[in-house]
Amino acid sequence: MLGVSRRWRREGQAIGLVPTMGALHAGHLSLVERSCRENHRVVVSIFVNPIQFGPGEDFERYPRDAERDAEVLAKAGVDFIYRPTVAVMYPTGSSTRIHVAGVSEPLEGRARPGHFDGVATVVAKLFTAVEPDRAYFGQKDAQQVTVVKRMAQDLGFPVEIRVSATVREPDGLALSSRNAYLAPEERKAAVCLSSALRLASGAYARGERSPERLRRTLWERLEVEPLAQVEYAELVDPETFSAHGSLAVLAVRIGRTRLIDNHDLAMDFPG
Ligand code: PAJ
Repeated sequence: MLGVSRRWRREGQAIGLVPTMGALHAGHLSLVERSCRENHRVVVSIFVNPIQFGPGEDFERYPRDAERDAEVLAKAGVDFIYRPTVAVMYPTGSSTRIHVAGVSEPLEGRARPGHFDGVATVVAKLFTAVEPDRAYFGQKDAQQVTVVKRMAQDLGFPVEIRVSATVREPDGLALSSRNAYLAPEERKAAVCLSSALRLASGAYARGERSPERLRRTLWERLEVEPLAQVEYAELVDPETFSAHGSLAVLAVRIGRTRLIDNHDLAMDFPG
C-alpha cells in the first residue's frame, strides 16, 4: 500500500483515506464521494477491526460483503481498496495499544471498555500504512471523531481530519451497518433515537436551555418505546464529551441491537 501512495505523493497527488469496516451504505458513500471531490487519489480501507469489539459484541456476526463493497467503490471512482488481514494488522506478538486519555473515557468509552483504544490503534496504523493527506470520518460517531483528532494531533500525523454530516433514512434513522440486524418491528421502533433528537432540537430552538429539561425530553421520548432500552442519553460538550453542552448523545438497545446517534441541538434537525 505504502509504495502506491508514496508514488502518488511523488507525483504531487493529494491522497484521501476513508477508513471503514465494510458493509457499505450511503453514509460511507457520502464520505467516499467527498473524498473523491477533494483529492486526486482515494483509498478506502475495509477492515473489521477485532480489537475494537469487546467480548460478547458482534465481531463474528458483523455484516461482511466484500464483493458488493468492491462494486460500489469501483463505481464511485475509488483508486485503491486497502483490505488488510488480521494477521497483517496484528501479527503474532504485536501488543501496542493507543489510549487517548480523557475524551475516550466517558459514554461510549465507559459502555464499551477498550473500544476507543482499538479504534485509535487501528486508525493510527491505517495512517502509517497509507500516509493520507486527508482522512474522512462521519459525525454519526461523534466521540470517535474527537478521539481520532486528538490521537492524530498528539502523535503528529500530518493528516487533516474532515468530518461529514450524518446520512439518515427518510424517517430519520441514522444509516448504520448494524441496522441490518433489526427485525421489522425493531426497525420501526428504532426511529425513537432520531425522534428524540428532533424533539430536543425543537425545544432548544424555542429557547429551552435547561440541561435537565432537555435531557428529560430525550428520555421521555425514548422511554415510551417498549422495545428500547436506553444506555445513555446525555447533553455533553462536543469538544470534551463531559457534562453540559449542546451535543445530545444517545446509545439505545433495540432488542439485541445497540444503536447510537447524536445531534448538536444548536443546529436545526434535518428533515
Ligand atoms: P464504520 O462503522 O464502517 O464507519 C466508517 C465511517 O463511516 C466512520 O467514519 C463513520 O462515522 C461513518 N459513518 C457511518 N454511518 C454514517 C452515517 N449514517 N452518515 C455518515 N457517516 C457515517 O467507524 C468505523 O467503521 C470504525 O470505527 C473505523 C473508523 C473504520 C475504525 O475501525
